[in-house]
Amino acid sequence: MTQRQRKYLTTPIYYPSGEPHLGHAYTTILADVLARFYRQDGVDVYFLTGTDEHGQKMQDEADRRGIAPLELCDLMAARFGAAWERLEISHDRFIRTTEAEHIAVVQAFLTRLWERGEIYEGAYTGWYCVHEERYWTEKDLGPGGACPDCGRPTQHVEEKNYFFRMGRYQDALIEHIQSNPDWIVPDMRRNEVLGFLRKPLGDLSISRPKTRLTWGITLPFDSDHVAYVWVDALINYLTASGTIDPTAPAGQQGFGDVTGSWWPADLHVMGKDILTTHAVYWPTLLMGAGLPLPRQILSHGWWVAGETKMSKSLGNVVDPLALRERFGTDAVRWYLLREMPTGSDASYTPERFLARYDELANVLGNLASRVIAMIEKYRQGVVPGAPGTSLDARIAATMGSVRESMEAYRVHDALAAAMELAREANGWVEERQPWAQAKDAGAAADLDETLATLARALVTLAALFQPVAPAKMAELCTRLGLDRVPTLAESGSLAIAGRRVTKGAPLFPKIETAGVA
Ligand code: ME8
Repeated sequence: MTQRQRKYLTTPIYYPSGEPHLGHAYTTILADVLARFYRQDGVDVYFLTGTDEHGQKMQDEADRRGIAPLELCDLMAARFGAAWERLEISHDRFIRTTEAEHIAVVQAFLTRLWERGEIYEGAYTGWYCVHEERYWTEKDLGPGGACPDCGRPTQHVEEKNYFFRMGRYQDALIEHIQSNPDWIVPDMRRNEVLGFLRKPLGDLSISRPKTRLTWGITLPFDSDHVAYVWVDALINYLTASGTIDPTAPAGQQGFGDVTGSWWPADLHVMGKDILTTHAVYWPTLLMGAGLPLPRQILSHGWWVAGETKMSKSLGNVVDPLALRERFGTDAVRWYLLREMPTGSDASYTPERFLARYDELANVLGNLASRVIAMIEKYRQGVVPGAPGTSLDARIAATMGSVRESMEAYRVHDALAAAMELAREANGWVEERQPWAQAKDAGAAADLDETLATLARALVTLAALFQPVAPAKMAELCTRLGLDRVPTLAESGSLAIAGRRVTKGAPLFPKIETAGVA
């Protein structure tokens, strides 16, 4: 028997210093749609998300609220967990960096680097941006000493630090990127990283003295320092993979052999803001520890409001849960993934949201309602059996193009192709005029053909839309007399003839459009 294909995919672990917003929801839904698509294809998926709970930012937010950092983390990790539940995120593991297991893995990882001579002690003089939790050198800074990423003021720091010899892996990393053209997707992001690597790559500060920050993981070789939050955070992907057993004796902790664990990750998904940390810090840290690199990195663009990135601190965020209250989970998922070309920026506007919602209601929802209603009316609710038609060829072609787009992570194209099939099916209804066929006693076989083809189209559409609209597609399949949503492979050959359909309320009801913000 061939082994089932396995895929390990991850989202960033978010800072739970504020509520999850549309940007966080987008990344998580994107990864979820991929996870559901793979599972539907019979792949054994391990899907990870979580929260990044240490660092100055969390400490400052806890201080501002007058609570202990862990109290803030507990509160907010639960908020993220609840949001993901409402948005039907199907993660297999929600990791928190304050978990004992993760702390032990970070310490084992740093011990490993220390013992291999990858870490040295030095003095750090430079600038720190608390918001981005990033160190910057003088030449990186923007006008007035601002953070080059977010434009906020930076703090001057002068302290003893430990450094990871990142610079020594510069050539190896460039070589890896060049010989694996698909390692960073899309291409423009890959070129950005290669551009960044044209400058000499310095070493990476991996610690902060406890005199400055205590809210972190204590270094195993110097208890007066905590790990830099980015090093701590990136290692979460390894912790959750089950590769490292920090309780085993040195030499047997799993740094040599990853078989039997989920490492290496197949895909890290994240926004372009944190591409460097994932495509430069993380792989070089792994090289330092002697571990294989993740197989692929997918870096998407930003949701913007007007010209600026949507972010909590700018106060321009859209609450995905408020949208969900109004339009339902599947509509939010559909909008986010259909609207943003994977890789580019997209702007949230209520008008676009409504236009996308209308597609669901007027094209897909409408097709489902009318086909089911006609089967009830003309064939007593039982799907007739009949040979294929011209629409069947379109169904098969769409399945192929959706698969191709999904494999290239062009999720928006995959969804556009699926919706196009629904649109064509609606057009085909007009062409075939089943209501006229029903009136013509000699056209019974033609009517069977029309209704059977349309039922097959609906089954395929349910399979194609299932990753993005899992609840509504489950509902559609129930109405088509199926006990579950078929897989993509099954959907093409599923025997739908003889199933009993049931009418129901519209899958995507018409919405009062006034006051959508
Ligand atoms: O950076 N548009 O966490 P974070 C699209 N803890 N995506 C957005 C977005 C927007 N406007 N705003 C946020 C961190 N995101 C670290 C990660 S991983 C080891 C540590 C999404 O809470 C996007 O995925 O700031 C972005 O990369 C991520 O949230 C940043 O989340």
